[in-house]
Amino acid sequence: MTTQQPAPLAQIGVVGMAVMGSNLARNFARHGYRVALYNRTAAKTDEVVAAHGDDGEFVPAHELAAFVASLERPRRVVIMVKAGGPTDAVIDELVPLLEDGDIVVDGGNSHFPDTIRREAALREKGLHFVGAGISGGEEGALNGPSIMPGGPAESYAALGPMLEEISAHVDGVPCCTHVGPDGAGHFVKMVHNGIEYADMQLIGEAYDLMRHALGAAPAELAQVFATWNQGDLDSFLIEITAEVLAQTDAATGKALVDVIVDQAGQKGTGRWTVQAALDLGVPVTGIAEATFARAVSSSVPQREAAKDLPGHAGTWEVADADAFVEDVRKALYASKVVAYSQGFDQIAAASAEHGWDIDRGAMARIWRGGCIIRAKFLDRITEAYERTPDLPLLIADAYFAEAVADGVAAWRRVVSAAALNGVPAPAFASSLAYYDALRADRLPAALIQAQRDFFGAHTYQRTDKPGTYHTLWSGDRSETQA
Ligand code: NBP
Repeated sequence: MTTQQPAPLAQIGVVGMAVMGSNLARNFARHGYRVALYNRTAAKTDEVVAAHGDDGEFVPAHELAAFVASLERPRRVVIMVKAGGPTDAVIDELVPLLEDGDIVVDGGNSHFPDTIRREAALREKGLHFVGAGISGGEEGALNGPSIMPGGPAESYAALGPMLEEISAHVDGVPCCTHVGPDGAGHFVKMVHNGIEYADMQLIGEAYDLMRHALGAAPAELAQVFATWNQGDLDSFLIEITAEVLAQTDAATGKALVDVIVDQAGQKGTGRWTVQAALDLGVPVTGIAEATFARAVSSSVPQREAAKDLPGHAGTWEVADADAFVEDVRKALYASKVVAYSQGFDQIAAASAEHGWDIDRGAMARIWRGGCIIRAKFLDRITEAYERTPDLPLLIADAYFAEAVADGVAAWRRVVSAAALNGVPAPAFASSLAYYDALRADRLPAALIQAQRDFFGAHTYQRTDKPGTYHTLWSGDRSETQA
């Protein structure tokens, strides 16, 4: 007589078998973990096992209760479903099936206030909730994403090593670390996406300026980006820009970029970043310009109505094409440093407000691989925050200050040439304006304070003595101490 052995329990489970969840589950399986699988529509679970059963050991379930029962304790459940309502629906269904100490990971693109709310609710029930930002799209989920887990530090002890193992690695270092409590992981992922918007917009402006100024074909500019990818700008986004610009449309024989409708879409993480920055009072002008630039591109009736408005007459004459390309490269690098500097300021501000204690250098380190903004220069950012952990301004770090100083004249030439020739470069221009505003001895904010005091008695402070003052604008215009 043979006794039937119970099936071994799975070490981790994934709910949601769409592109991200299935690839993440395969990634765990390829690393030797036994992975439980569940999807609302059971056929998708079966499809994953049928197509990728060779990747490792899967424990598919058609019922959530069976899925939960197939997991070893403490249970580790990664939810990879549509953010918002679907994520809440899955959590509501899952929670009654779980027990004290089990860990629920939300790996979707959830909005961080939702993560704060969910973490508090699950903590009350004795469960750990980890909002984990996961970047890198389907390719990253399968081969190694950048993972930004938040939630209780305690749960990281049980979960972190697995996440680190399946994350991307750069120089042997995993692109995953505990970010901070409750919503910290999803906040950092959100800012990552915001920076991605800025980076893409800046690259777009560099391309557009060179096209207008040099009359260069996309394929020629592909060469420029490929060359840039060998230097300071070395990054995934520059690399794919070169590939995109070299692509020919099979149907027309034209450059593919020339047959794509020029209206950029968004899923909303850029918007969230700007909204959160406004709430925190942190100027993320690069990200905001990038988000608005997408909105401008999609403002179809307005663009149609503006078609015949007067602009620049004449052609853009560039005497030295190579020098211009080098100016654009420097302007791009300086603007990019500004955009990242602003993003890290936003992380610092949120960290202080929520008590997250986020290590900004570690964030730059886990963005070096697996994610869309992976880039060589993130090493420099990590080094800057290691040198000075409470660095108030990234562009004031010696390395970046020198890099920006080296490019500032080029930056001014490019921004002014863009304006003179009627080519929009909002992210280049606003990054330079931000840099100049920070450097300024005096800002017109003094005048704004006076105006506010004039119409609203909002008071002001003086440069020469302490206290708060108000001028009796509608009276004898004498000054009173408030
Ligand atoms: P989707 O965002 O397209 O979501 C589809 C999944 O959600 C399916 O498994 C679907 O089940 C499930 N689902 C929905 Br919709 N409503 C549900 C409900 N009420 N109850 C249970 N399950 C429900 O999948 P994705 O593109 O793989 O992305 C997953 C998460 O990862 C998202 O939060 C996304 O923002 C994030 N993310 C995506 C990427 C990317 O490149 N795609 C990158 C980084 C992060 P069904 O099969 O039964 O309909």
